[in-house]
Amino acid sequence: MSNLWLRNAIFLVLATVLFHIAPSLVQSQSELTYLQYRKLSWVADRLGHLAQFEPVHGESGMFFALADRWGTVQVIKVDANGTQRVWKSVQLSGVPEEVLTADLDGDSLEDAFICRTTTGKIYAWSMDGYELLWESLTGEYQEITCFTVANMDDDPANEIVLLADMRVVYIDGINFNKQFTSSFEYIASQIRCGDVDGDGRVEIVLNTGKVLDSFTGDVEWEGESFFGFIELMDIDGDGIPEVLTENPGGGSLKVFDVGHQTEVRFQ
Ligand SMILES: [Ca+2]
Ligand SMILES: [Ca+2]
Ligand SMILES: [Ca+2]
Ligand SMILES: [Ca+2]
Repeated sequence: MSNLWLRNAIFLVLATVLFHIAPSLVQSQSELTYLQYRKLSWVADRLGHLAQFEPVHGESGMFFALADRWGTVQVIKVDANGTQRVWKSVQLSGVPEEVLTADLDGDSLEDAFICRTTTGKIYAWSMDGYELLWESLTGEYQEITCFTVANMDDDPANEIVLLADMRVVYIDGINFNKQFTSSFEYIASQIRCGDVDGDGRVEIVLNTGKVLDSFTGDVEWEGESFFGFIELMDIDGDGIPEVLTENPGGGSLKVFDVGHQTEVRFQ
């Protein structure tokens, strides 16, 4: 009899404790640890077909846009409870070649993910609800070899910057109007934008080594060819981004200062 009473008492105490701490347990169990978050970010950063974005309504976990080789883009949610697919696009034209997350309206918050495919199509979806915001017209471009998002002009919206059929094209991030097409043709498999010479105007940097003026689309500097991958970052602290370039899979890093037209040496 006393044993049963003791068991009931212990059960009551445990139930009371669990009732009070359970909500915080549930909450913490759905959050990723910092290490899980870092590992997922690392994978997404290295793959052109996977783009990571934060939950737009403060939900737990992380979201990933995955551009698969069966012609769709899917959104995957990962939190401490596991992984689940939360959305899948309709069948796209062509096979996705790259997916990016972007702040299209220019308010400094990412709001969309965009994808380019093997048939020269580009699609943009909202991060909030996965609504199709825009798709390029079928046949408008034959081939898009690379793209990025940057503010290329005076309006606050960012532009989608394409190398489409060898010409640089800007698409407005709010109304999706084509705002610019370069007169000259270029070849590149990576494109980045930034004021790399510090003159207050954005340049277009192609991994084939050309730096273009964003107003005219003409070559502004062409010194030395870059390696396969390029990224822009101010690593010497002068407020002007350098071009960091390396080959995929190995080799050394080169850092170019476009303003001084020279390779940077840290000595
Ligand atoms: Ca935004
Ligand atoms: Ca703009
Ligand atoms: Ca500039
Ligand atoms: Ca710098």
